[in-house]
Amino acid sequence: HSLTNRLPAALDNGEFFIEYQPLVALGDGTVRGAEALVRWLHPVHGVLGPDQFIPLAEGTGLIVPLGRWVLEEAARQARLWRDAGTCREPMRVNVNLSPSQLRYPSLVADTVAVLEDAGLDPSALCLEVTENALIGADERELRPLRQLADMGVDIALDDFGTGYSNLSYLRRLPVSTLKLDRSFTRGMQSAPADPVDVKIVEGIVSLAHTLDLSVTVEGVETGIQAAHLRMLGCDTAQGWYYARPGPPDRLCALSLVDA
Ligand code: G
Ligand code: G
Ligand code: MN
Ligand code: NA
Repeated sequence: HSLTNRLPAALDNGEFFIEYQPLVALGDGTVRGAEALVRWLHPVHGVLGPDQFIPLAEGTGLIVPLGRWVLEEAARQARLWRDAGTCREPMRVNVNLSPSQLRYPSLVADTVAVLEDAGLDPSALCLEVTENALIGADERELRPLRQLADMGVDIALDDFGTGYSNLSYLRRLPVSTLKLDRSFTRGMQSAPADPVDVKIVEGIVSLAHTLDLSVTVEGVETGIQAAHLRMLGCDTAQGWYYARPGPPDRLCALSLVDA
């Protein structure tokens, strides 16, 4: 695959860049942070999304240096936002971790080093791990995540609800946030809301709060949807209704408006 072959040079040449999508507190509408979403400005094909190259990077192991670059860059950006007073504290940056990164022996040490270099508190970082990456993980495999969680890094379960998991496993995971997959919130885009979707979200929120987990909803595209989700007790939202992923300076403009 020609894209695969070009990945290492692309990393060396600085062809990757990050867009940030704000995370908004449903309670008061303030920006609380942003998710870092990597893109590749390919010299021939133009901007490529992560779905087009993350699986290739995962397959070749390049995901480890690429993922570390994303983490470094996002941490540096979070420090700039903090210094500029961009968001109300506590402000966070969310970074996606792929399964190979989870298994990489120096994940904890690398993450600690990145946070120290950026002068960032661990609580300013949220690592997103997909439900499918954790299904079946035993205690030994979970240890690095648990160490990071114990240091104060927030761990979020991404695409929650799309894996075939036993819900009782939630109690064993070192996670503090559930990111509810957007398939559950699609039925609330317009009024009246889909009553089954409402019941499902209600149930998940109740379970999450019982376990002291915070709930973030993805794919919020309309104000009606945001209102439903706020009423259902969801804590944080992300989606086109608030903002599409964009350059880091856009986040500053957004949070100045809402403050
Ligand atoms: O907005 P978007 O098309 O960028 O995101 C598509 C998918 O790519 C999402 O599921 C997201 O989790 C994943 N993704 C985005 N950035 C990264 C990254 O830096 N690392 C990994 N592993 N996945 C990412
Ligand atoms: O990590 P994750 O799969 O959650 O990444 C978020 C993905 O969802 C990205 O591809 C992002 O561009 C996309 N996205 C973000 N907000 C919305 C939205 O409101 N609607 C839809 N359809 N997609 C969204
Ligand atoms: Mn994500
Ligand atoms: Na997701």
